[in-house]
Amino acid sequence: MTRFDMMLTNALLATPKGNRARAGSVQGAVSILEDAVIGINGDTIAYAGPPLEGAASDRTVSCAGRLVTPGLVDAHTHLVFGGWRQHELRQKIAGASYLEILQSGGGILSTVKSTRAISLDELARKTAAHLGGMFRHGTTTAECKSGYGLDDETEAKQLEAAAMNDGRPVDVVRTFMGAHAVPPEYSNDRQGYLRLLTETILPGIAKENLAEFCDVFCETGVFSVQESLVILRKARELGLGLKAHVDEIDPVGGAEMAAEAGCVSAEHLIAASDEGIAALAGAGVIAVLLPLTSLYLGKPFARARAMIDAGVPVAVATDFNPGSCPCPNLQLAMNFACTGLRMTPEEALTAVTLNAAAAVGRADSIGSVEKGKKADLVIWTAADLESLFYKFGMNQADSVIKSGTLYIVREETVKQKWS
Ligand code: IZC
Ligand code: ZN
Repeated sequence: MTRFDMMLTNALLATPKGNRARAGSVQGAVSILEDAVIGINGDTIAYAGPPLEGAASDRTVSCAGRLVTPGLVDAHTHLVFGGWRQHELRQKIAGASYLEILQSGGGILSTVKSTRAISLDELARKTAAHLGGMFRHGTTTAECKSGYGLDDETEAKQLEAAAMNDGRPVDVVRTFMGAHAVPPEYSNDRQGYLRLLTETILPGIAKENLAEFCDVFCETGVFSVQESLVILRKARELGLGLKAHVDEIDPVGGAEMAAEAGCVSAEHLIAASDEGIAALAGAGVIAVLLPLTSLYLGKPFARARAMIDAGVPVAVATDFNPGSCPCPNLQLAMNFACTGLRMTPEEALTAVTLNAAAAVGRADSIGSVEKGKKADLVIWTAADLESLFYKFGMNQADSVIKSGTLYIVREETVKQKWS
């Protein structure tokens, strides 16, 4: 007789397998098992497979044939911020572009002002609320970038606010992104800001262990390819993993830069060239694609099919941030991974689980439902994989198991207030 702390029965289990990002023809090699059993001990998956003779648990959940997948991993967010940018909506409607709003002192710089202005505790509370929304939609691990401080103190405050929320219950992976914009006090001295970044802020972040990764916004009018390389090389020397926002708006050779720098992931890639895609494939860089940002900015979708054909492992994330994607719902990005990026449901599932886990350096512990991995799972209301990717605009998460604890997240009650 095998006893588990918790056991799921009669699940339609859909999961990629392994401890590495999957690329090309195996991006969509997802295992689908009907009538599956998942046994959990503590915070770890002890068994995942066909019904097991003599298995029992005091906490047994019958999934009634519904879909179960790994917990979702959102590999690209800017979720720690002081304020939204709803005041820019009318500028956008009138036709102002993302970079025009930034160049006029708004956009990222507007969020820098609101983030500098609030206390660590208030920032941590706002972050908790965002993570709660993500969790109710099935996200169990979220990457989180700084970059709304652009000074020593506020960058650290953002990363500390993220750390205060780590594991409650979403796991948070921290990325330092001081190279997100040049702050107003350095608008006439970008060399001065680059020196401050590489000589003071970045070494401080590394010394205090405030981040695992360093990211740069390599874009027209933001940081050039050369500047990005200098910052990323310094980060590598200090022991950080590397990421880069590249070719989001203009094809500036950012994908090639990310490959040359040795980035784990290159993110956005809407305007990436054929040469850039080949460089990513050659260097084994994971492409983190953000279809909701394409939608919200009215831009084309990244060329996911060309990337998969070239052998680039593709992940999909929200880009949740207060400006270009004020939406924390990864399910919506999964819908547009299919209809916008033209990925199959199986490729898209790998993109938000195992490949996303690899993009945040966690593929050995999360991203698939397999013995020995962390017990992070979602039980969906959907009875098949296609429904999960086909229906949009409604929350299809029924329950989320995070580190072995079951949370019911479905919205099932409407109460009349003044009855
Ligand atoms: O706040 O605009 N692209 N950075 C680069 C972002 C989007 C976040 C923002
Ligand atoms: Zn971003």
